Amino acid sequence: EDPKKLAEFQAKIDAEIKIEPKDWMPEGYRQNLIRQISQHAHSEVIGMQPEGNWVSRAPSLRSKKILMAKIQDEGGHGLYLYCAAETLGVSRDQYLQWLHEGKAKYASVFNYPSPTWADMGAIGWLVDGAAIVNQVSLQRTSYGPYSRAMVRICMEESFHQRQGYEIMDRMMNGNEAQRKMAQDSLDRWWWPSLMMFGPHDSDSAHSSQSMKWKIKRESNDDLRQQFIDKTVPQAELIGLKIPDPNLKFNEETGHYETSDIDWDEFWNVIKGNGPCNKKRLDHHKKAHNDGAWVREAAAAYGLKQKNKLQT
Ligand code: FAQ
Repeated sequence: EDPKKLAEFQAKIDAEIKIEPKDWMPEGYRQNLIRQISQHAHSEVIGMQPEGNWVSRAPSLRSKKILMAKIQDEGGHGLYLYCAAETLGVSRDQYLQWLHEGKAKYASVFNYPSPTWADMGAIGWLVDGAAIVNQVSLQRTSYGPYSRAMVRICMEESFHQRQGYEIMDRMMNGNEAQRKMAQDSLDRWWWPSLMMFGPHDSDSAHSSQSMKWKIKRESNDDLRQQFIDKTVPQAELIGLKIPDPNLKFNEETGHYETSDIDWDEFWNVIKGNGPCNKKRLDHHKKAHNDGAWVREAAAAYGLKQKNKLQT
């Protein structure tokens, strides 16, 4: 690539000028964004499944309405993000094909099961809570369409986080069985939530280039630490215990210290061997195939309208 163009591009990034779809960009920048934004979109959409498991069994009409609204929001986030990803010159069909072929990833956390109602609390509180920390940082990403999508998505995620925490709070104020259910759910979702931030910075293949191009604004470990520092006091406030015997607050640094993450588990889930990887992907493929007639009908209708305008 032309060194002059590359230097001009980096100068724009350094000056905090957003890169827009029609601007010149290095091929590596485009490819990195294609990867990250499409994976982010897939995460939002696949992320609807663990919660979808509870729509028909929500314990009250109020909780059912809230859960349905939340899941619908996640679908909407997926759509904004696919639109942002399409501005990079790849079609949505192609993105979905890469997902179905296993070439594109989605967040590892969605490959865990959600066997109890308390999991709806833990997912909102922890998974959306982790997603917000990451996405607040991505509001300042250098690619305009991605950055703007993040602004809107963050507003909705903060509602999601609070509704999850409310479920946990209610259960902790309930009977012994409910408190146990809430604690069990935290025990199962705590570590997968910490894994959402990705590998340690030293093992993160994309970080250094992504930080230089300001696609990422903060490192995996820094964001993970922010999430831990924010979440531990929330757990303590409602009487939940973080499942980590080595968790302690370091007065000098002002941060919590934790045990190390089980990275074998992380890489295993990413490689497709988590408890629900196959189930999640099979479900997505089936829903996509079942919806083929809707896409065909919409395309036929669109063509008819276009022909009408031309005559
Ligand atoms: N899961 O070099 P790095 C949500 C992969 S939305 C799976 O550090 P990078 C809303 C990574 O892709 C949550 N794969 O990568 C919701 C790469 O593989 P590749 C989704 C992971 O990109 C809530 C390899 O490992 N949020 O929750 C994960 O610089 C509730 C090396 O890693 C986003 O997607 C992982 N956790 O940093 C919905 C945020 N971590 O691509 C429903 C946007 C790493 O070379 C219910 N993404 N990998 O094959 C990001 O910020 C970044 O992509 C990171 C990873 C931070 C996830």
